[in-house]
Amino acid sequence: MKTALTIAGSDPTGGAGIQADIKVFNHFGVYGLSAVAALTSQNTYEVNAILKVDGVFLERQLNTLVSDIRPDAVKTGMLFSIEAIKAAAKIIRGYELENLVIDPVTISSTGANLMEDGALDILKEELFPLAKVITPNIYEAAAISGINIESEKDIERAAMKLKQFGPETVIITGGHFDKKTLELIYNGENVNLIGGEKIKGEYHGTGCAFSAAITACLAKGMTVIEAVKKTKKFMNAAIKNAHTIGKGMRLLNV
Ligand code: PXL
Repeated sequence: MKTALTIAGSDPTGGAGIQADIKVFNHFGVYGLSAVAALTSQNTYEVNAILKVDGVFLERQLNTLVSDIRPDAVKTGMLFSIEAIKAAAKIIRGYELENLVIDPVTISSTGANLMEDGALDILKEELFPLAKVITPNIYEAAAISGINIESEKDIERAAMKLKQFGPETVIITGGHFDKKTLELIYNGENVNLIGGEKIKGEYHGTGCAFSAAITACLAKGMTVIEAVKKTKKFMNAAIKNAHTIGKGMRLLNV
């Protein structure tokens, strides 16, 4: 059986983070492995506390796991701290892990800061060069590239800037101009645009589910373009059939 590892934060709602990633891996028939990099206290409308996991302990979790089971693909989500980013990078480099997907989680859908000061630069330096794919949304892409995104052309310019930090492929998600969704994929040679229908509403964990689905597809041996097409279909259904369980954002039906 193919395996995928998520190194990310815990979300008690199960809508994002580690819990969501494992559900998505399972949906694709890929065995989910996980190492917790941070804990959050949250519900469907707020994140009110974050506890970081000690970097040495994260490295220990990863070493123990990966020395036994070598994952076919790896994703990083909310790492939160500089020490967690460094621990993840050390293991990924040390074991030469392939099919790395980085979701550069910076803020939550409810507006909370999910990264400590200075961590974004370390993420760019340590992890981006190891990545097969990075999956920022347009807000993260703007924050990381320093390019103000107001049009499709801006998304393309941001992707080109992000490519310079070393990932093999940049996928910028969640462009929504003219009531359509848009994913832009740039691999250094070609720009691919994949459009889709935009579904109204506020949904928690869409970035996590998107990057986890890409990771699962890469674990199964798909190309990035195939992975994005499969992932878009999956996301459409998960959003259309979302659960209204809490008082805040809706939770994806994964
Ligand atoms: O959606 C970003 C995200 C990622 N990881 C964790 C989160 C969130 C958003 O709340 O809680 C653990």
